[in-house]
Amino acid sequence: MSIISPGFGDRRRSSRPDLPPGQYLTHDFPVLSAGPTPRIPLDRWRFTITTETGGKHEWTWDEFTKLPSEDVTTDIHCVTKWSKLGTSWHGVSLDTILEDVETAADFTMVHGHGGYTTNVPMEDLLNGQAWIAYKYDGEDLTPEHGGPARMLIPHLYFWKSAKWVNGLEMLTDDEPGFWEEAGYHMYGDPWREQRYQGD
Ligand SMILES: Nc1nc2c(c(=O)[nH]1)N[C@H]1C(S)=C(S)[C@@H](COP(=O)(O)O)O[C@H]1N2
Ligand SMILES: [Mo]
Repeated sequence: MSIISPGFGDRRRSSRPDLPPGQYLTHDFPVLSAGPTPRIPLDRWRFTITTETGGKHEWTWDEFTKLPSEDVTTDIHCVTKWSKLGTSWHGVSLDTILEDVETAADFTMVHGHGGYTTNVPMEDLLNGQAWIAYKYDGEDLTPEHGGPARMLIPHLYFWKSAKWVNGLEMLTDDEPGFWEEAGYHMYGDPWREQRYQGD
């Protein structure tokens, strides 16, 4: 009998096909915030899109939550190596949000309350890949996890999913956001293990 179980010794090779390389499973929901948790009153909440030509689109909370919304069940992967499978969210698809926005930009900067930024290519926001989520597990999204509303872009590392999201800026050229400026990968695909610049 072998005392070495299959796969042991190569921690980068996961034994599960649904777990990206180098990730481990967690069942709780860790909180990762670079600063304090803001409490944003709903009557002051705004979500603003600015296009590369200076066009502006803005939603209040009432307007935003009247948009068609959907349930999303998805796996999430944090660059600090935890993954959580089958998380359930409710929110508005970026396809819906961008429907009437005229833009030719290939890049975007996502903004969160407090100054957090993260860059995401436009094509990664479209075709059912990204949402602004305001419910988690059937309940209002808690402030710790980004409530009232956060970005949800589950096919990229979770730092791309800005909490307390309040804006989306269209950009002609790719620019680094908060973590990207600090050396994290400009794109951040967990399946290609793009954690840091140069990966
Ligand atoms: N505004 C803001 N959004 C953020 C962060 C942050 O510090 N501020 N941290 C990011 C990181 S690194 C991760 S892993 C996830 C964590 O989300 P959670 O706290 O809900 O698990 O939020 C991302 N979005
Ligand atoms: Mo993270």
